[in-house]
Amino acid sequence: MSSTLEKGSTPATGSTSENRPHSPRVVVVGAGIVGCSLADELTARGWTDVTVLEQGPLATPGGSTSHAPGLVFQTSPSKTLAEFAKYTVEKFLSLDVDGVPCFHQVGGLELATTPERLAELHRRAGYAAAWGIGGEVVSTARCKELWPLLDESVVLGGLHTPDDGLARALLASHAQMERAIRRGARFLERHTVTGIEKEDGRVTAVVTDQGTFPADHVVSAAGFWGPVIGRMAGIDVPLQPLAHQYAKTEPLPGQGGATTEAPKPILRFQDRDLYFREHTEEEGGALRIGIGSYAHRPMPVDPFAILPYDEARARNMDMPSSFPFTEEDWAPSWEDCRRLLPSLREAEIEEGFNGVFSFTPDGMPVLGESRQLRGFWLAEAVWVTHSAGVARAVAEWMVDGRPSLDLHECDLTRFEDAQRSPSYIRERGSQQFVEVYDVIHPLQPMERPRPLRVSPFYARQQQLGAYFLEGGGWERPHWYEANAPLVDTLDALPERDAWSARHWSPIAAAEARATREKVALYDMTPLRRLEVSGPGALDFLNRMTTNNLRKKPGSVTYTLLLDETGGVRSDLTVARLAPDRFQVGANSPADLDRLTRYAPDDVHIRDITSGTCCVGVWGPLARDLVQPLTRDDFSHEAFGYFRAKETYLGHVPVTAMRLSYVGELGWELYTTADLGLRLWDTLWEAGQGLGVVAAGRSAFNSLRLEKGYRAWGTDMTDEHNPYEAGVGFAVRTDKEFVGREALTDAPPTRRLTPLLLDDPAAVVLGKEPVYAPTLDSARAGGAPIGAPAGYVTSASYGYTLGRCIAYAWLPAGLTTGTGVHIAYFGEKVPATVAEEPLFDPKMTRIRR
Ligand code: FAD
Ligand code: THG
Repeated sequence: MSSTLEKGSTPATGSTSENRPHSPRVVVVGAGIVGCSLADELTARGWTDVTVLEQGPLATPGGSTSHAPGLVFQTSPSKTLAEFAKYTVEKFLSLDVDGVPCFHQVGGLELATTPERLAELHRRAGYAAAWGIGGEVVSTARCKELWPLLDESVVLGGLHTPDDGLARALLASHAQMERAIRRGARFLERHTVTGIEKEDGRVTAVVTDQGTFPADHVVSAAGFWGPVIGRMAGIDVPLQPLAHQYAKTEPLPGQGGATTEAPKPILRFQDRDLYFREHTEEEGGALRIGIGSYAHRPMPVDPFAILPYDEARARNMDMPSSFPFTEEDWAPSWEDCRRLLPSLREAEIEEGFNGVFSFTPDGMPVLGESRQLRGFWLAEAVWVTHSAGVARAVAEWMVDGRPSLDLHECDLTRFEDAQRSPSYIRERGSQQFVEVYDVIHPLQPMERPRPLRVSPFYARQQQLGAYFLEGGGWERPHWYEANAPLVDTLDALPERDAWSARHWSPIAAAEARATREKVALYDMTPLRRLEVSGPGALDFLNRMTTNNLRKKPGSVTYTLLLDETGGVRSDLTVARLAPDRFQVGANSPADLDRLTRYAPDDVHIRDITSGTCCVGVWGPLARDLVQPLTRDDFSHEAFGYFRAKETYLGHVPVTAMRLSYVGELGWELYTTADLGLRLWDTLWEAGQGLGVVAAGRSAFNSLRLEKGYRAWGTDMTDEHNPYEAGVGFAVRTDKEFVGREALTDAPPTRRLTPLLLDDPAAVVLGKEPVYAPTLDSARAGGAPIGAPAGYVTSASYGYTLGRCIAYAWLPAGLTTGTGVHIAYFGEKVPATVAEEPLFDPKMTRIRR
């Protein structure tokens, strides 16, 4: 399958090369590090008809790459970014231009000057270990050894990552460009792109001041000019360019020359939003320190107002993307620099500039093919650090139809309509700049713009004292202060450490208990809903997903959307509400994208999320609450598990679906947004005698982990097949579906594995490395040793179980009862492989 597939042609089920046009014409806009790397990766895969158009001179094109100091720190909370960075390092290490290497593996050092930062470095060391990057937290003395210029009295410790280093970004661009040219690519300098031509929803050509270039695929690798190219194509490109200060000192007296020690690691001083590297001249060996700062006010730049190359030069600018240095913004940082590196007190800044690069609302790149314009791709908001990894992924996506890495965090479709306004992008992009080095809790939302999207129950949630966090623009209650009195009825909960106590409350435990013992209302409005209708709807959905949907109206089916290699793209619930009308419960916006991409003309797909709402009514008393409100029979016999019914509750028309992500009796109740408040009030009133509570995401996440229900995007992605992810029960190999031929009988080598922490007081939060015994030593009862065996996906305290639950990707052979360790802030927390489901294995609570 190639992405050039037309609407209505379902993706291939197996081998994917048959529809691929031979070496289509690709035009890449921009010869920065991303454009050059992409040309290399495309031509390496046999797509040799590649033209790269660059407005500046190829030697120094004038974008962000031309002045990037090239620090490559690989560690990130995002596994995907870490994978991108690892590949970039590996690739750059193999590149040189006339013997000059493109990468100096000098190592990386992040400093802590506060206890909070030191704890954060332990957490980051955990990410590094989880994603296979070498690194360890080291003492102040070791920091001083690595960076003798440091004033050790301000340093508490550091994270040393020996495989990090310095990329020569321009050189690496040139090396990749030359390789691509040898394989047939063209690079044309001084060609300014002025328009994108299209026909019938596909790109056809790129227009420049030097002529028009026909194209089957166009990739915008224009860096922070992305929004300008996007506008030519009629596409919003959600990035905000911001200027960022970089300065170099004069040569340091008494440093450098013959006395230069081994090159020092790249250095971060995140507590003051600063980073440092050495600049050593080839000859003479004078040593300057380069310093970058994120400490200053955000300086957003309008990409439409950036000067063309020659005009910028004519105005004495070094290049279009480098603005004059603003001394007043630098002054406070310079004090911080001199405090950390006292020898700078005798030096001055020799040169500096305010360089521009891209920031997105969530800090992640923007990649993929536009939904509105086929053949138009974005490879935008990419750091040098991630450039080769991104280029490889985009090339795979274009050539093979899919990348080999999970890219959902980078997919351009991830932004909802409400997250694409220029003001949202500017505000969030600027905030990303401010927060770039902040210690951010995984649950911590941005403060503005909020509230953006609210459910119809918002007013009631506020009255109940909801503690809101944000997701996808939605305000989501995590618990309700109104339930605080219930905490007194619980046994005392274990004390939490400061980090896991953030965005958490013991009230969640009380809400979980109320759900298991009585009944609770959950706002499920943000759950994505699609209506799929039309004569071809059944055949289409049945071919796109793994389970059998050929059931009577009124059925609900849990089913999987796979890619052609058998990877889990999503897990869905499909309710057949009428012969030709289905309601699909989905996950990411990419689900809508994938379905609409392949839907034939007689299938109509509509995202109905915003116009509707949903309450989950769950708990042993759910039937007592709902039955009196309707004339329909809600008994187990008349309204079975995984069945749907359209009915009325009081005055409110609802679609009721009998399923529960929290593993209790009950229904998801859907209605239109206008009736949402009335629905909530009706249920609330009916539940008063039953002890009904409103319950939030915190309890929800705990209950779903007790039940072992996977969260797509966290526990499983398209990097995993259904069997290793533990959702093979939803696959019917006796029917045709996308991805079927790729599924084999071979036993999985890894498995999403449930763990229970041994100490009832211990907690972990997710993304921690897991250390397991080797299989041999497990059999011999040996102790866990060596490198991590895997990493935690989701974790939550299981309030019913009285233990913290962690799901982890681990080797398949670990049997129930095997002891493992999870590293949490540098401490090794013992846990044990458990048998799932951890709660109610006989389903007695749901099926009754
Ligand atoms: P660019 O290098 O900007 O390339 C885009 C190209 O598109 C440009 O050459 C431009 O001329 C061309 N173009 C645009 N519009 C048109 C048009 N209409 N027609 C033809 N051509 C066009 N990243 C790191 O990983 N580590 C760091 O230490 C680091 N430090 C940085 C320090 C500073 C001061 C700055 C500014 C950035 C830094 N970055 C760093 C970020 C990094 O430089 C960028 O993210 C990266 O270089 C972007 O590469 P790119 O290829 O996407 O964009
Ligand atoms: N509700 C609805 N749609 C959804 C979700 C939801 N779609 C996306 C996501 N959540 C899908 N995830 C799940 C996970 C598990 C179950 C339902 C949706 C579930 N599983 C049962 C089990 O595994 O035992 C039943 C499976 C079966 O009988 O086939 O209930 O929350 N509407």
